[in-house]
Amino acid sequence: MKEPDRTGNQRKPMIVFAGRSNVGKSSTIRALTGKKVRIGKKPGSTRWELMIDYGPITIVDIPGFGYIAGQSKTLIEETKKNVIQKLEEWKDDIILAVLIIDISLFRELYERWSSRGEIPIDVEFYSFLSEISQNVIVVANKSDKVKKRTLQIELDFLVTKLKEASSTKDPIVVLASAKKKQGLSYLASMIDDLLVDHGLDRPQWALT
Ligand SMILES: Nc1nc2c(ncn2[C@@H]2O[C@H](COP(=O)(O)OP(=O)(O)OP(=O)(O)O)[C@@H](O)[C@H]2O)c(=O)[nH]1
Ligand SMILES: [Mg+2]
Repeated sequence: MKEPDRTGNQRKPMIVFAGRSNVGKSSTIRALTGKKVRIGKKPGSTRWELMIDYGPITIVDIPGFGYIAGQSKTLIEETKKNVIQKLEEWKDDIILAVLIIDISLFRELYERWSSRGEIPIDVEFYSFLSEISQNVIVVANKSDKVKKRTLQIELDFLVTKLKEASSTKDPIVVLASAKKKQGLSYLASMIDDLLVDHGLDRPQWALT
């Protein structure tokens, strides 16, 4: 049993949704839960973490990190630091970390960062999440923006790079489009299996 929090409530296990700005974290949560979480065309729509009480679990929508239009470098760094600090604080309650990646941009960003000698932020975050959480699922979102014939190549590229980043476990990657509501029932069923393994009930997902 978990320690009660300051209000005396037992804390529910958390599922956190993390990822760069604008990749579709809030859209995925909205599609799964039907909750009207804020989504936006511009990066930086989610400014603070949002806790959603959802049956047996708490779902956490986390602000995106990385480039945010109109924000200073200092503020962008602050947001990233803040996200990392919060995730470390919640570590013991996190049952699953869902890392959302924009599959239509991943390779381009990966190559740009690598050519500068930097670790691509998606990959850096995958390693970090793998350290703080036993379970990590990567959602390759915005698959509707990738041409059908190149989708497998992009997906293989992502899996290879994730494997290099954290070689202890094979990465679990779900191809999805939050916009078209594709791939999300598979994500929901993986979450259900995990919850059942932990002796928890299945939540009622909003998917039809
Ligand atoms: N084409 C396409 N667009 C998507 C998809 N998922 C989300 N979007 C769009 O991407 C934009 C950002 O979506 P959000 O859900 O707000 O993204 P977020 O990751 O929560 O962004 P921040 O809170 O700013 O970090 C919105 O315009 C969405 O409609 C998808 O699967 N395909
Ligand atoms: Mg958001």
